[in-house]
Amino acid sequence: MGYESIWLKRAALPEGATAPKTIAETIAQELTALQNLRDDMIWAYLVTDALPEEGYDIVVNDRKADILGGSAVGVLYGIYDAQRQLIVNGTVVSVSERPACPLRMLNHWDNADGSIERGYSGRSFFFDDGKLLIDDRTSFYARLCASVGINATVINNVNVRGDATWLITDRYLERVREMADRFAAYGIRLYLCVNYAASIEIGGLGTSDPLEPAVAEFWKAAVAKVYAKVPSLGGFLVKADSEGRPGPHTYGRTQADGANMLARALAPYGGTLIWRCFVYNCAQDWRDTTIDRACAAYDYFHPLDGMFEENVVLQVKNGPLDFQVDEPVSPLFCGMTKTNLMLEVQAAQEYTGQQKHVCFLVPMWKDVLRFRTYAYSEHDRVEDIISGTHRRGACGFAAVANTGNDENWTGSDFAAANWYGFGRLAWKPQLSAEEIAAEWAGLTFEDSTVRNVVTKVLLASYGIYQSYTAPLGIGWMCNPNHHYGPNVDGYEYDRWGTYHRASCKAIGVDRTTKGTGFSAQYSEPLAKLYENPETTPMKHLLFFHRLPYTYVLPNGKTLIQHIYDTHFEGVEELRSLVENVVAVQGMIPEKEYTRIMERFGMQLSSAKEWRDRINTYFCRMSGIGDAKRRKIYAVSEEDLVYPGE
Ligand code: GCV
Repeated sequence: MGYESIWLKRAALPEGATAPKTIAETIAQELTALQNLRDDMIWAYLVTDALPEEGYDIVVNDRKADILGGSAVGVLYGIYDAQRQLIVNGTVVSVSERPACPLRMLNHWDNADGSIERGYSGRSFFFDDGKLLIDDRTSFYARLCASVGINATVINNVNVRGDATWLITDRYLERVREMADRFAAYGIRLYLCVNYAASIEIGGLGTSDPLEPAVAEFWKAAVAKVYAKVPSLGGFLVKADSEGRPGPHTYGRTQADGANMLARALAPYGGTLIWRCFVYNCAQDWRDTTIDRACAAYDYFHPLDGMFEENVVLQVKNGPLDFQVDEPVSPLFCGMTKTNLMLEVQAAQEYTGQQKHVCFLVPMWKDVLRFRTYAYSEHDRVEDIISGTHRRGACGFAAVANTGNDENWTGSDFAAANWYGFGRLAWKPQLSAEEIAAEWAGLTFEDSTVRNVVTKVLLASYGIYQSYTAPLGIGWMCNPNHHYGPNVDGYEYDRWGTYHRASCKAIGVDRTTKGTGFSAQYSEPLAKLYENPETTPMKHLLFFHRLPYTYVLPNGKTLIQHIYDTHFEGVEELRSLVENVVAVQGMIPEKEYTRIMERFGMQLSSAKEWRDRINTYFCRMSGIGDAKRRKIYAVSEEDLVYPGE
């Protein structure tokens, strides 16, 4: 088919295979790929009512393996499992698998003109110049997604503008259906982002007030048309009242009013309405210390808990701000027990090195999934909530995709591990980061030494990235707009609600009840733990507290010394990680190796820039020197003090 299919490249499709039109054709192709991997075994499959729809069992008896699925999709997932086992371990064993999250979804921020918002891997392979692209890559993409259990995708940006507003009209629906059919052959449902103001922009109405009957009628008619052409559509995803996008607040209505109006239009067709909770005031005055963006989503949505239609799912970003390197888990997971929830993470590395830096995000996502909310007497982890343990309606897990039309799909070869890892976690949150990294390395590289090195690199990468960027959960400190590279005050005097408020004595925002009150949005005992710096997890210390540079951390270091140490050590650890990869040069195909090294070069120089800017800023600001006398660009040694010396 002409494209390198990254982690499935060794599961070769039959010679001359064309894009499958039905799931039966996909199964036939993938069975051949399986047979090619192991032709001395008999592979058989069966669909059975005894299993849940997407579940499967692989039953191995000597040289025969039966793949039983609750549906054709279940069988397909079973075949991919067998392929994975063969490629990674060289053998296949019996397994019994059921997906955890009902919705396992990618959100693409692709624009109709072919650009990608926060895209770091080339241009869109769904759109170009106002047109939908449907080609072999569409099916290859679907294959990669299905191979890790992803069952839903949203192909257009949540910021729906211009041509994209027309995706739900005759102008596009024929092509949308073709796209949906391509995906359906891999068990994937297509969703679309819609423009909340479509009733104005394409409907000719003067309003998008959700309580205005003409607006509801507009959507009913639009949805009827969509489903007449694309009956398999999963539903809509909406960003409203957020970062300049229109929404019900314009009319003094609530988020529930807006979501329910759309959900009612979708309900007759079994459609789901996914509504984002990323609602905050993005025109803040930095001088006003009483407003805290972190509080916004909970303030808006918590009072509406239980007021959403059954086919509404609220999509909640993992943290209360915006995909920073490390944020506490959004308190909405504590406070929305009567509403369907979806977790949203960002595989696109907007704030985590933009796919120039290696940053395997699975360890961070695991922390979010394992987080105990204390919202239920049992099964109260985020992974329980998004698996639908407590709800009848849909729940799930979404990732902002990191793909583009680059040859290797994700710009950085290692970034593909985040796409892969997201799918695996949405299927089975209990998998460890180690297992996922080893699986991906095993699928992608042949040599066992290389596999071990790559696994090691992936697992160390997040901690290293964390250590040389903004310290202890405070976030931001990046260049405005494009968000790459350090700029400590880049967002300090801006309108986005993203402040560190460093002075010569202290740093951080007090988000306890003595400050903005954010900590009180959590259930007990969390609220109490976050109230006190001594019981706040160290990685989130500066998210919750304003502390002097001389504050002594649990590791015995002062805050300022910790900043210096982590930043110096982070760069050194990165250097040694790179050396590990250099040591296996020759065992990695040359093209991949060259690409990896180019990215490491960019990462190293950026990491040094981070180290020096952060250290210098805080050294100059605090007037406290580094106890280890490493190179910091303080203006003059005489400006500095060395406490305790
Ligand atoms: C799609 C952040 C990004 C925006 C993005 C937004 C969102 O603010 O910088 O590019 O817009 O999140 O999630 O809606």
